[in-house]
Amino acid sequence: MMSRLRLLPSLLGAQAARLLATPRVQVSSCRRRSSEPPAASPGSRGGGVSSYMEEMYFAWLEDPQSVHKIRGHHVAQLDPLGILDADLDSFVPSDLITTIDKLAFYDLRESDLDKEFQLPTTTFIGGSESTLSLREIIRRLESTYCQHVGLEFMFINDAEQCQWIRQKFETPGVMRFSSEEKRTLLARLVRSMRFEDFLARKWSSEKRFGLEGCEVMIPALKTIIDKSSEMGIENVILGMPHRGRLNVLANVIRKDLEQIFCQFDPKLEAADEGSGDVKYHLGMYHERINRVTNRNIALSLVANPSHLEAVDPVVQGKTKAEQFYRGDAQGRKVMSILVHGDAAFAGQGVVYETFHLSDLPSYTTNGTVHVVVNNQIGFTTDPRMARSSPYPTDVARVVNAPIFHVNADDPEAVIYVCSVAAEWRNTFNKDVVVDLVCYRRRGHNEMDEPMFTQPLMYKQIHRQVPVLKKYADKLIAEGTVTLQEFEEEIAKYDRICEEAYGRSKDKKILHIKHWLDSPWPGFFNVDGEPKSMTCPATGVPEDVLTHIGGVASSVPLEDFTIHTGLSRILRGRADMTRKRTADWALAEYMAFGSLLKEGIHVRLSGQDVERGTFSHRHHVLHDQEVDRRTCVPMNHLWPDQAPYTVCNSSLSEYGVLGFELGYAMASPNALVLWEAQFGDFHNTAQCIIDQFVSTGQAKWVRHNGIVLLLPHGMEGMGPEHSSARPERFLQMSNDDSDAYPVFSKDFEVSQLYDCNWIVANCSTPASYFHVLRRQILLPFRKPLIIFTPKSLLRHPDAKSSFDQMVSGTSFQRVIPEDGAAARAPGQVRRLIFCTGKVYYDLVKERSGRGLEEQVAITRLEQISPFPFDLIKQEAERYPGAELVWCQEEHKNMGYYDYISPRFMTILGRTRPIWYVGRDPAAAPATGNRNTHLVSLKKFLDTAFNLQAFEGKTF
Ligand SMILES: Cc1ncc(C[n+]2csc(CCOP(=O)(O)OP(=O)(O)O)c2C)c(N)n1
Ligand SMILES: *[C@@H]1O[C@H](CO)[C@@H](O)[C@H](O)[C@H]1NC(C)=O
Ligand SMILES: *[C@@H]1O[C@H](CO)[C@@H](O)[C@H](O)[C@H]1NC(C)=O
Ligand SMILES: *[C@@H]1O[C@H](CO)[C@@H](O)[C@H](O)[C@H]1NC(C)=O
Ligand SMILES: [Mg+2]
Repeated sequence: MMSRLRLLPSLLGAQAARLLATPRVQVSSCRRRSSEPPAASPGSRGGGVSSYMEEMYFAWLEDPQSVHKIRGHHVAQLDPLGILDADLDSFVPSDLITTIDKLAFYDLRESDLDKEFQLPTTTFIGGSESTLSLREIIRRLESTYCQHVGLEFMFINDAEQCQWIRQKFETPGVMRFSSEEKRTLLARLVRSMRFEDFLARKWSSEKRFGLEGCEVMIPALKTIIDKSSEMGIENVILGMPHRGRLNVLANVIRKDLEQIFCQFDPKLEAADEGSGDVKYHLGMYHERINRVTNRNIALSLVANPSHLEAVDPVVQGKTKAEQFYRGDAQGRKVMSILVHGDAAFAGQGVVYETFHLSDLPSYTTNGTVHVVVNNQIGFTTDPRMARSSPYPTDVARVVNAPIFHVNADDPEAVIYVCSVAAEWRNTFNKDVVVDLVCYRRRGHNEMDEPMFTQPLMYKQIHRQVPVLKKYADKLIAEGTVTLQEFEEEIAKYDRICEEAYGRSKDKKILHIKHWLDSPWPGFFNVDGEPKSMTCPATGVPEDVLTHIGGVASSVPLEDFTIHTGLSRILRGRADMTRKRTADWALAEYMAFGSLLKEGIHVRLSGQDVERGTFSHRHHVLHDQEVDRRTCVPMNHLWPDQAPYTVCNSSLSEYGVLGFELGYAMASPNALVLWEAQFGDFHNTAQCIIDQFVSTGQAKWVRHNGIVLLLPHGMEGMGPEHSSARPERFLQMSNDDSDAYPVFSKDFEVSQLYDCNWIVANCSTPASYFHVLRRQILLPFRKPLIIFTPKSLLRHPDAKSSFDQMVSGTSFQRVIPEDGAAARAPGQVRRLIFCTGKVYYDLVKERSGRGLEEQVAITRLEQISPFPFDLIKQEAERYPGAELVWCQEEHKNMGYYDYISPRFMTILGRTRPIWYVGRDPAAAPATGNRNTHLVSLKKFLDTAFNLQAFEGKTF
C-alpha cells in the first residue's frame, strides 16, 4: 500500500504537491489501514508539523478528485451515438473511481462510502457545504467530469486558471437554466433544424453540406456571441468550413434568407465582376443589434476556399487589423471564432501554425474561441484512420488552451460549455476549444451514400432521434413549453422561410457584392467602382526624402547605444542622403516613411524582417547596454504620422502569409507586406497564394493590396534560395497573351484594374520605391509580387538619385536604354530585354566588349500585367535590331514562357524574340559555384554574339 501511495503525488501536479507539503485538510473519521500506525505525531489536527503518513492520507483523499479532473473526460459520455469513444479508446483509467469495485485501488471499502470527509479548499463540489460523504464526493465528481462534458484543462500551467475552470464546472447547480433560457434555446434549435429541412425540401438535389446531426452548433455559436457581447465585444470575425455554413449565414450572421435562396437558383444572371464562388464559400458582413444584450454587434464570416483550415490565419489577421484600427490593443472589442471539422482540425498543419501565432505580440488576437464540429468522420474516413492523437483537438494543447468536449445531443450542456468558453476568452484573453461531439446524419454531402463505408454507424444514426425532438420532448415533459407552443414556433419559422423564398423568386440578378466580408466604406464610389481611373505621380518632395534620410541614419532616443557596425551603416545612410542618393534599404525607408506621413499604416512581417535576412534593413535598433531596449526610428518621423509595425514572425509561411493577407483585407489604407526569408520559401504558403492572393478578387470581389517580397534571386547559392519561381506567378496572371490590347489613355491603370495581380522584378532602388507607393496611390487594390534582390542591396551601381524619386517622377514599368545606343537607334543591331539584376551583368559585359553602340538594353520593371504599350514603342524605336530576351533562370523557368507569346502578339509576329539564358533544367539552380559561373559566362557570350541567331528561323 505504501508503494502505491507514493506514486500518487506525481499524478497530482505541482499545485497539489505543494498542498501536500502543507496539508490544509483534515481527516475526520477515517480508519487508517496502514500496517504501521503513523508515527506518534501531533498531526495536522493538532496544528503541528504533519507526518509523512498524514500527507499520504491527504493524497488518498485528494486523489480521487485529481483523477477525475485529469482523466474524467476519458470516460465521459460524449458520443450521442453511444458507439465510439471520443478519445478513440474504451480504456477506463485504473485510478478513476467510477464504480464501487474501483474502491479497492485505493484500499477503500464500500463501508467507507458513507464516511464524511472535510473538503479541501481547492474544490468547489461542496457548494456551501464543507464536508461530504465519500459517496457524494464521487457522485458529484462524476457528474462534473464524467457525464456529457469532458474537460481537459489540468495541463494548463497556471493554477489560477485551473481553479477558475473548476469553479465554473464543479459548483453544484451551475447547469440549471431558467425557462426563458430554455425556450430561447429551443427556438434556436428550431431555426437550425428547420432551415436545413427547408433547403432539403426545396432543393433536394443540391449540395449544401447540411448541419444535420450537429444542429446545436447554431445555438452554440449564438451563445458564444451573446456572452461575448455582454462582456464588451462589438465585432466578431468568424471563419468556418462548409458544414452548416449556410445555416450560420442565415441564423447567426442573419443574412437575408432571400439572398441565400437566390444562390440556389441557376436562372439568375450575375451582375458583378468576377467568376464568383459556390454558395457555401462566400463571406458576409452584417451589423445589427444583439437581441439578447441589446448592444450593437458587427459580425463577419470570412470567405474561404475549399482548402480546409486555410482561412484560419486569414481570420486571425483580419481580427488583428480590426483591433488595430479600433485601438483595441487588449482585444476587448474585437474577437474571432474559428469553426473546424474534426478531421481537418487534426490533419491540417496550418492549424498548428495558427495556434503558434496566438501568443506572439504582433500576431495575437488575445484569444480565439474554437468550435469543432466533431461528427466523428471526415468524408468517408473514420477517426482511427484520420489521426494518431486521442482527440481531434489535441493540437490546442500546445498553447495551453482548455478543451471542453461536450455531447452535442445535450443542448443545455453545450450552451453552458459555450458560455464558459466565451467567458474564458474574455477573462484570460486566451484560446479555448469547444469540441461538439456529434454525428453526421447524411453523407459527406447530400448526394453521398454513407452506408457504403460506415454501415454500422449509419444504422445507429438512422435510429437516432433528432436533437430538436429530444429536447422538445424534455421541455414539454417538464412543462416548460407546451406541444402547441412548440408546433407554433416551427410553423412560424417555416413561414419566414416560405416568404423569403417567394421574394427570392422575383429576383432576376444576383449581386455578389452582398457577400463581401470586409466592406471598405468610402473607398469606392456607390456602385463599388474606383473613384477614378488614374494614378497620381508617385514621387515625393525632396525635403520629405531628406527628412526620412535623416531619421533613417540617426538614433531618435537619448542615451541609446547602438552596435558599432550599425553606426557605420547609419553613417553610410547619412552620407547617401547628403549626396542625394538612396540604396535599396534607404529607398524602402523612403517609400514606407512617405506613406506613413500621408496617414497610411505600414506593416512589414516575416521571418527576421526587422533586421532583414541580409542585414541591410535595420528597422529596429537594439540598445547594446540595456536588455530588450529597442527603438524603431520609422515611428519617429513626424508627430502625426501613421504607425509603423515591423515584426519578426514565427518560422511559418502558410500561417503568416495567411495572417497578413487577412490583415490587408481589413482596410485599403494600409501597406501590408510579407517578406519570405528567401523567395522560394513561399511555396510552403502556396495554398494562400493560389486560393486567396491570385484568385480572391475573382471569387469574392474583395480587393487586396498585399505585397509579397521574395528576396534573393540567382546568386549562385544552390538549388534553393535562387529562384522564387517567377514562372508560377506569371502562369497565374490573367492578362491575355494573344489579344492585341486596346491602348486607351490610361492604359497602365486600366490594365492594372483588370489584372489579378502585379508581378515585378525591380532593378533600381527608385523603381522599388515607386512601385511600393503606387500600390497605395492606385484607386483600387491589387496584390503585388516583387522579386527583391540580394546582390543589388550593396551593388555600387544599384543606387538611385533623388532626381528619380522627387515629385513628378513615377514608377516606370519599362526603363528604356538611355546610353549611346539610344542616341542612334538606327545603328543598333540588337535590343536585349531583361529584368532585375542580370541587367548589371549585361551592362558590364557590353562595356567590356565595347558594344555600347550596337546593343541596347531595356529593362522590364513590371513584368505582369505585360507593358504591351512600352514594349511596342521600344521595339519600334530599333527597327533594325534583333530582339533578345535575356534571363538568368533556366529556360523552362523564369519569364520566358510568359513574355514570349506576348512579344509575338505585340509585334504582330513580324520579328522573333530570341531566348538567351540557361538551358532547361529540373532544379532551379546548380549547387556548384563554378558551374553557376560557367553557365553565366556562356549565356552572356550568346547575348553579345551578334551572329548567334543568324540564319535561324523562328
Ligand atoms: C486541404 C483539403 N484537403 C482535402 C479536402 C477534401 N475534403 C473536403 S471535406 C473533407 C472531410 C472533412 O472532414 P471534417 O474536417 O471532419 O469535416 P466534416 O465534413 O466532417 O464536417 C475532405 C477530405 C479539402 N476540402 N481540403
Ligand atoms: C493582448 O495582447 C497584447 C499583445 O501581446 C498584450 O500586450 C495584452 O496584454 C493582451 N491583453 C490581454 C487583456 O491579455
Ligand atoms: C528580429 O530578427 C532580427 C534578425 O533579422 C534580430 O536582429 C532582431 O533582434 C529580432 N527582433 C526581435 C524583437 O526578436
Ligand atoms: C529577377 O530576374 C533576374 C533576371 O532573370 C534574375 O537575375 C534575378 O535573380 C531575379 N530576381 C529574383 C529575386 O528572383
Ligand atoms: Mg468530420
